[in-house]
Amino acid sequence: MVGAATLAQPIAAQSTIRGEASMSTSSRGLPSLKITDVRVIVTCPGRNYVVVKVITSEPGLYGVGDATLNGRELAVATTLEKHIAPLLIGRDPEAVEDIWQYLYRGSYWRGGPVQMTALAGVDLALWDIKGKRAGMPVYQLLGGRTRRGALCYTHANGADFAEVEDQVRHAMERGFKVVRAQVAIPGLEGTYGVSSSTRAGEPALQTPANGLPSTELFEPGPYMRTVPKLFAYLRTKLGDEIELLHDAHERLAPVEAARFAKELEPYHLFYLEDPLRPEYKESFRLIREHSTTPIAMGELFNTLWDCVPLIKEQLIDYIRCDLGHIGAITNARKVAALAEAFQVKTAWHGPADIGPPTHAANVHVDISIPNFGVQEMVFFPEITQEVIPGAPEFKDGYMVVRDVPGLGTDVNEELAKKYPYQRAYLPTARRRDGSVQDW
Ligand code: KDG
Ligand code: MG
Repeated sequence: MVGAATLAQPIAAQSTIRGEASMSTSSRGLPSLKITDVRVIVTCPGRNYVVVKVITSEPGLYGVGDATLNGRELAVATTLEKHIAPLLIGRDPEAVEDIWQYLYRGSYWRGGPVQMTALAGVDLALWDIKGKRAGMPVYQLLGGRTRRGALCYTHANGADFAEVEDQVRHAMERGFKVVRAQVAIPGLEGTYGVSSSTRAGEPALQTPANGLPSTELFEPGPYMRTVPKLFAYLRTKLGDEIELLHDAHERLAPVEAARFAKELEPYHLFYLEDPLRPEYKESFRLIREHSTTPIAMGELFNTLWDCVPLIKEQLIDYIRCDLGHIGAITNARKVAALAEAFQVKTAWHGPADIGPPTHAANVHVDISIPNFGVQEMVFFPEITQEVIPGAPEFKDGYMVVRDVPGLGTDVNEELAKKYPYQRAYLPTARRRDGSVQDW
C-alpha cells in the first residue's frame, strides 16, 4: 500500500485554525508557512517501512519522517492517514513543540507505541522542514556539535562461541570499537539475536514465508549458564580492549537478572541491555544491589515518564529509547536532558526495523548533547537506501550525518510503489511447557 492521506474535510481551505490565529507566525521575515498535505508511504524495500511526507505551502519545501513500528506498520499508517493528517492541514509546520503537544495531549487517549510512532513520524518531518527552512542541519538547531561523530556498535551473532568471535573480529577489522555479542543457546530452538540465515543481520527480519510469526523456545536456565561462558571465552580470545555488550531482550525475572549481571561482572561489559520487562521498573533496584555491570534500558518505552523512575534513582547507566517510538526528537531531547541531570548517558535504539530518518535523527541528537553514550547502527541494504536515501554513514567506528539542511534523508515515492507492503511479524517465544515467554 502506498498512498497519500485521504482527508475527510478540506481543512486546508481555512485561513486560520480556530483559537490559534495568533500562533501562526511569520518569523525571521519569512512568509508564513502552512502544511498543505501529508502523505503516508508504506513500502517494503527489503523490509516494511512507513514514511511520512509533510508538504508545505512553500514550493518545494517538505519534510520526511519515519513512522515504522515493526509488525504493526498498518496500524500506524492508518492512524496517520485517518486521524492525524486531517489535524495537520493548515497548521504552521514550524510550531514543532506545539504540534507535538497538540497531537500527544489533544488525542486524550495518549501514548502507546502506535500513536507515539505516528507522532514520531510527524515530528521528524517537522524538524526536517525547520532545518531546511533555516538552511541548517538539525543538530545545529539542537545546539550545535558536541562531538565529531557518534561512537557506534554493530551486532556479532553466532551459532557457537567461535562464530561469535569471528563476527567480533570482523567488526573490529571494519573499525568498530564496540560490539554486541549474542550466541545460540544449546537445546533452545531459535534465540533472540541469532538467526540461522543472517548471522550479522537483524533478528527482526526472521519472518517465515507465510508471513505469520515464528515461535522460538526460551528457558532462563540454559541462557544464563551459556552467556557468561561466551563472554569468558571472548575476553580470553580478544583481550580487554574491545568494548562488548549483550542484549537480554527483557527475558529475565528480577532475581535472575541480578544474578546474571553479577556473573557477567568479570568480563566488564560496556552494558547489559534490557534485562527486565518494561513494566517492572522498580525491580531494577535488585540488579543494582547485586552488581556493578552497567545497565541499559528503554527500547520499549513510549514516553518521557517511562524513563523518569529509572533515571532519577540512577538505576540505569544508559537510556536507550527508540526515537521512532517515543515521539522522536522533541521528546528525546527532554529524555536526554533529564538523563544528563542524573549522569545517565544515551544509547538510542538503532535496529534495521526503523527507517533512515530515525537513524539520522539518532545521530543529530547524539552529536549535539553532552551525555551521549553509544549508538546502535545498521548498514541498510542498497535497495532501502535507494527508496529512503540519506541514512547516516559509518566512519571508523562512528556515525556521521550529512552536513545538509534538515535531517538529510528523503523518500523516492515512485520507487517506493514498486515495493508494496508485505505482511510480517516479529517472532514470538514460549517456554518448554508451552506457556508464553517474552521474545
Ligand atoms: O523490532 C524489534 C527489534 O527492534 C529489536 O528486537 C531489536 O532489541 C533490539 C535491539 O537492541 O536492536
Ligand atoms: Mg534490544
